Amino acid sequence: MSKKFYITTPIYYVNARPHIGHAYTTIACDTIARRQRALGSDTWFLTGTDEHGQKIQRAAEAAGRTPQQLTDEVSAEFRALWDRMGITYDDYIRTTSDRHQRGLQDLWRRIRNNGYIYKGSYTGQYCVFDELYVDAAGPGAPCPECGRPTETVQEENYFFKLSAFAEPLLDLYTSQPDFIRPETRRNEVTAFVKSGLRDQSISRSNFSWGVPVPDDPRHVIYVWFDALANYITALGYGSGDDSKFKKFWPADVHMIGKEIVRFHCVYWPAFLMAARLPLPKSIVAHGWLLFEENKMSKSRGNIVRTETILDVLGADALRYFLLREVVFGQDGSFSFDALVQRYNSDLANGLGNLASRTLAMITRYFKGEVPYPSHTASHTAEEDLVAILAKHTISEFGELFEQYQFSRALEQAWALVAAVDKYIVENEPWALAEKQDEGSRSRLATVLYTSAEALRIVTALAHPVMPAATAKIWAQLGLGDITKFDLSTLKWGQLPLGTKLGKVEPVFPRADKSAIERMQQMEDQGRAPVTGAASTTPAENVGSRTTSPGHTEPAAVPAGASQGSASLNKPAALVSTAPDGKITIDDFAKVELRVAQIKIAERVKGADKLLRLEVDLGTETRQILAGIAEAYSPETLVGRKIVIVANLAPRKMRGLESNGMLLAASLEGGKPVLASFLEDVPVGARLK
Ligand code: ME8
Repeated sequence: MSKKFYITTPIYYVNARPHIGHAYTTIACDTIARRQRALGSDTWFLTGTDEHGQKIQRAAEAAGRTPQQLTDEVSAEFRALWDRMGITYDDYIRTTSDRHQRGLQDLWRRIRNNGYIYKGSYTGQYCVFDELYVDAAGPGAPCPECGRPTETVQEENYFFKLSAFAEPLLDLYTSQPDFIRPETRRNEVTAFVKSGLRDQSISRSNFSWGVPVPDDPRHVIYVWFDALANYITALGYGSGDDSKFKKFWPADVHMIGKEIVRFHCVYWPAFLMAARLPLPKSIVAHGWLLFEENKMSKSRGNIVRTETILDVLGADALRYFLLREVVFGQDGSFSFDALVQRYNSDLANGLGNLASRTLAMITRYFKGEVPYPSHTASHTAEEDLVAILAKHTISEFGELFEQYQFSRALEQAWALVAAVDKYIVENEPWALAEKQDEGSRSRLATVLYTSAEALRIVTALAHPVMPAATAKIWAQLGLGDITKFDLSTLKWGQLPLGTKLGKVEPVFPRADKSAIERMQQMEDQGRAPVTGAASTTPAENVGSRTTSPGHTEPAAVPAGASQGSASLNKPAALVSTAPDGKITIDDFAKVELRVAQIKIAERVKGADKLLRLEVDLGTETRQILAGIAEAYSPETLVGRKIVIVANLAPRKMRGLESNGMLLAASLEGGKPVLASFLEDVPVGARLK
């Protein structure tokens, strides 16, 4: 019996239209699902949309629609995008569907009947943007996750006895080290659970857009309880027909972005333990896609729409780029330049060129039939080396893929492409073809067979990553439908001799500079203020309207120092402006400015302007990168108190993570001057 394999994406909120951050997770899952199917696993791939909660209700109000209208519209948009991209999801779950609501209520009852739900009252802070209870903060305090102001909630709620699960969760993380991947995330979650778990409110009563609590419809179920349940309700859990649930649960992989690790690695297994249901086998968290060094997100207004790339370069180019360029698990930058460069070097010049030159030569010199290689005189050690490398690539690629190391797996496969290219250049088949003697003819057959066989192997391996292009190359190789190929049997030497090639056509036409301009233009047009369903919620309406699309980032001194104005720079990405250019006090409150003391300062290798600082915030030490090296030598900074923006999302520069931004006056044509105090101020003090 074939192995079963169940993989899920997060279900995406419908308050924002899809962008390439969502596509990234979905592409990674689709690639894994395709590979599993090709290896013969009985695979189930689930995606869908998260449609309840206060955030969606507010987004609908802001867009002048009912929540149902908004969710229908945006959910359909996500689905249409996945269809256009050829994402092979087996099911698409919506949390507003009847099947989900039935299953969810069943899960609630089950946990309640097991004694883990009780009624209490919650008074505290709530972040609508993250749909997160923030227990430890006072009124008006910013959300520790996103920095937006939290709202005070005073409600009678149902509580989940999360506190009962600290020990079982810690046991789980120890006994199943692969439960949370990568390891850094496991360590974070373990530390969080060790710091103590409080019971969790799992219902809301001051708005109605949600699934009613069983037997108490004045309450709706907390949106994260609701959302997480999708992974089982989609399989028919709690419905009349739970055959899929029996077959596919537990999930093999829940793939998520790193910001929702806690919900998946703490709450979800605790809910399942309370329901006495099996736990998923692993939660795999990837990093963020950054654009201009910030997390790509609608609230920052720095998203890149997938459609733009599909229109200009196609889905395969995007899939390859994301999986090859971003080290899975870490943050990775997206830029059109890098996309086009990768496309040209690896696809147009790499695989595409190998395919077209090999197939064109077979067409020309052997009438389009795969030639017979010689095992005698014309066979040299060079062919053996290509074969050995190919065998090694097959096994390495598989192992790296199993560990979600897509970029390294692809790097291996492209090392084979490069080796074969070199082999072709060194053996000059075009020169052999000019000679009429039998030895040259036989050598020519060997060289082209070897090249075609290596091409077949790379094509088979790359198929889950680039389904459309590899299907074409496969057909051009005369091998028919690639989806019928059993990847588990892949080995060197299977290319049937005498195979008649299909019609040979270029698969990856070279992209010129205009491709970048076109994509940028399309994005600039697309990023104009959005109307309708994608309008921002009040909580989200920050920084999404920019005069210069794609340049919403603060002009303060993160990396590049002086940007022009002589004012103390404000992080523009965090504030919304009224028509007269003013911001409200609430907007200002979103920016967490704090006093920090520099503990370590040093230059960053290869970056003239950049210093790496470690600063003490009283409660923690942070690493910040600042473009002030031309104005301050590192030794003069140690011990100095400065002002930092403490709630800026981390960003990477020169491979280092910068966790915050320091404030400086940046003078036209001059050097930045650090903000500082005349009086002594304690480290950690907030500036308001
Ligand atoms: O969190 N880089 O939904 P969401 C990488 N509904 N991945 C990104 C990304 C970026 N810049 N932006 C988004 C939710 N993603 C909840 C989930 S699951 C039971 C409920 C991807 O619409 C990434 O997978 O905010 C991230 O975790 C997810 O989209 C968040 O989508």
